[in-house]
Amino acid sequence: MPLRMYHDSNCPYSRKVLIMAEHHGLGNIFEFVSPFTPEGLAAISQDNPLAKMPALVIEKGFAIFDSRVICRYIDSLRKAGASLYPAEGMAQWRCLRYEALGDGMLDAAITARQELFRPQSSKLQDRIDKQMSKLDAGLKCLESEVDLLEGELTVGIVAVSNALSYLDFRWPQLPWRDTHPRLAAWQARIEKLASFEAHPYIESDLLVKKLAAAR
Ligand SMILES: N[C@@H](CCC(=O)N[C@@H](CS)C(=O)NCC(=O)O)C(=O)O
Repeated sequence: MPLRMYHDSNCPYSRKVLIMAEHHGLGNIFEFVSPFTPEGLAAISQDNPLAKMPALVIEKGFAIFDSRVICRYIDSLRKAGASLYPAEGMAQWRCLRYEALGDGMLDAAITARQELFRPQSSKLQDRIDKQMSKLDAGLKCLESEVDLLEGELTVGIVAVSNALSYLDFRWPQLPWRDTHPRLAAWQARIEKLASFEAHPYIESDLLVKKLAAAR
């Protein structure tokens, strides 16, 4: 029986989950429901009090949410292959640190973009600048630590690469590759892995329709 996952193709946190599932050969366990339709929104609000995607219904009437929790769950379902969570030592803390950094960069990129699209009268340039400086600092940190990203695939690496791909999707005007060449070379290798390529960012038709109707 497929597991219901609230998801749409533009959601970066959902993409993290899908890459992990694909990596573990579990890409076909989901039935997707988009929260960008009225029915989808009503359903996700029942299953996740925060009404955020991704959320995954793992038992009748019981959903787990937040990509970090769902990624852990998916990792626990794997039938073969190594866990993407190193069990001990610095490898464990590096993995979790990079997951937090990748996700945090997504938070900043999303917040800044939402602010950017506000009407001119209520747009807060300070808020955009603050989020962009977090992104900048995150990129700088990754550029200087790129050697630590080498080695076995972990959820931290999924999160970092996913955040960089999100910048290409939603912030194409940001020339981060020019200023972070080692990170760019690393990303060029990671984003070619089959599990990453299987889940490209795609604009959500349902979101576009929803936004057009709200105008
Ligand atoms: N920390 C959460 C973030 C989830 C999140 O913010 N999802 C966005 C879509 S990409 C959402 O559902 N936003 C709707 C809302 O905030 O009401 C995670 O990692 O899953």
